[in-house]
Amino acid sequence: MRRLFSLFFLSLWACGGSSDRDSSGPRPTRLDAQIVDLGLPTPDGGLSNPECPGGECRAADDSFACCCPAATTCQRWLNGCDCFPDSVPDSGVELPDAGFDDQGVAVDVGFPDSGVRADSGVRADSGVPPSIGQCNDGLDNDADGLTDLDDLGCTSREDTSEGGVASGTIENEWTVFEPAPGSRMVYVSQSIGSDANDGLSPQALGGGRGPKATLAAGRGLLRAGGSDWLRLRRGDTWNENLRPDAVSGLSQTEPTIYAPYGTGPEPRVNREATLSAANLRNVAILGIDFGANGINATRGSNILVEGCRFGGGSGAIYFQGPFNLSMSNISVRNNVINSTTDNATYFVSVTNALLEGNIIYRPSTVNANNHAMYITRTGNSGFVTRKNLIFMGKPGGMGIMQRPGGTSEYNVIADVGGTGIPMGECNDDGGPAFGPCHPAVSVTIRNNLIAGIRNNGSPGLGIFLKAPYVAGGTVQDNLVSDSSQGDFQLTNTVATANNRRRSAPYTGFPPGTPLLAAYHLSLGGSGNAETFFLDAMNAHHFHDANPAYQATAVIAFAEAVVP
Ligand SMILES: [Ca+2]
Ligand SMILES: [Ca+2]
Ligand SMILES: [Ca+2]
Repeated sequence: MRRLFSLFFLSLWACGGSSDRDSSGPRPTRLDAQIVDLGLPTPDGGLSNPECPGGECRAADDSFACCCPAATTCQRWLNGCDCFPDSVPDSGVELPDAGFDDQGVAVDVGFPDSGVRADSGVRADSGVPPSIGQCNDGLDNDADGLTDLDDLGCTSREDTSEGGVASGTIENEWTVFEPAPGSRMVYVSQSIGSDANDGLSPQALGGGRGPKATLAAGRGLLRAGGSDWLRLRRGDTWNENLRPDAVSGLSQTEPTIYAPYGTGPEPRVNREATLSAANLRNVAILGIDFGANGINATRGSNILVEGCRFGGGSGAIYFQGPFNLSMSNISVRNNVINSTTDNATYFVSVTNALLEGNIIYRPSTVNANNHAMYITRTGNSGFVTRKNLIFMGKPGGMGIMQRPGGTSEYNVIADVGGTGIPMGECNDDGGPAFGPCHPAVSVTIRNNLIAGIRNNGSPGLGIFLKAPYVAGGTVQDNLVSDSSQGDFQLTNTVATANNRRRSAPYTGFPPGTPLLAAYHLSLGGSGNAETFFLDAMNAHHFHDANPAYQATAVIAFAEAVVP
């Protein structure tokens, strides 16, 4: 009976699907199944069962069954079942060419839908049931004690490898982690846990076995210098500080990890995550929804913040060290930041940082002149900003304010009132150790798309370099679209090539259709740039992301349709 019970929850997700998200966007086409107890394990043949007028759907091991609605087909799993419409015909309307191999011919790009995870709902659904792979088969394929998406070697439900990828390396845009020998898995659940439990199992098993309830109690089981993981139950909410600086990990590739387990929406932590402990190092914060709160770091090296969600507060991710104490090796990847009243992200005194794949929508709504990414001159060096999707939506402010220079590539920054990517300014010096200004910086700015620049009397800019503080580098292959005047204001100290300003019409789209609106149309959307970003946030969750909403997909489209 216990097995059936636990499978029940697994299959609720498998069959219910769309109820686990706070989402205003379109939902997937998989149809809900009704869970029924058919008195298993006695086989009853199924289809004639009066409880299931549309057809009974059984798990592949007969341990579980559910009812499928009429006109659906059962997809059997080892531990559950899904119902899919008998056929989801292609809409019949050929989508505009998405441009990945543009021949000027409108083609349906297909985006073959896995049918498994919640997709954005705006693409054509192929109606093809999903294939069973290592990350959705209910098995612990690599024998590390973690199954399917609870195994951080699974970077999506369609991922075909639970293991085999080195811990700390990138797979499918996500950082894979594997437990080290002796890693301790600690589980916390605000809903089903108790601090009297041992914290060592994900489900409440009785007899003191089960998750802890509070973050503090779970954290208390993590060992300094180890590679222990604190797993937060999906769907649960805590009103306490995560304090991820309490326990430094073993190494950058075997860090102390904070990550979700189970099914449902990302676990919610309604307090900031403070990182202020001296000598803090080797920490990964993954897949946590911080709501209106944020990361507030003043210390740390080898810190990763990946796949987290933020929004509604003053700021989201702040690494703001003392002038004389640099933080180092900070990675901020694949996070979603939905509306902040101040700078969405802010960096002071950081050596070597990677800000990659983040979606930032409407940063600094109160101060029109603040930014999505504010990287000051003060104590910062070695910054790479890459593949971020940013919607500014206001008359001022900067997309990626990268004052210390470095590399900025493959970013999409939309509806810009100030400047998309400025580099080289040094008017935020405040650290006495750094003097009135710093040496001139080197820049590499390439393959960025600045989509839509406002003209508020004096037009905004796509890319701006501040003379005389840029010593050299390259600015090439950048595109400014849908701007009446503003584009590039560069210095003669850098090499430039193929920086362009273009406006509609774009190949295959009606005159007057802005570039991001065209891309939204190509995905089957309504043709609205801002709605594209709302869809993108809905389509991007921890280990459940739609590649059509990545910056590189947008840029590939732009390169194909821009004449
Ligand atoms: Ca598996
Ligand atoms: Ca495993
Ligand atoms: Ca994998």
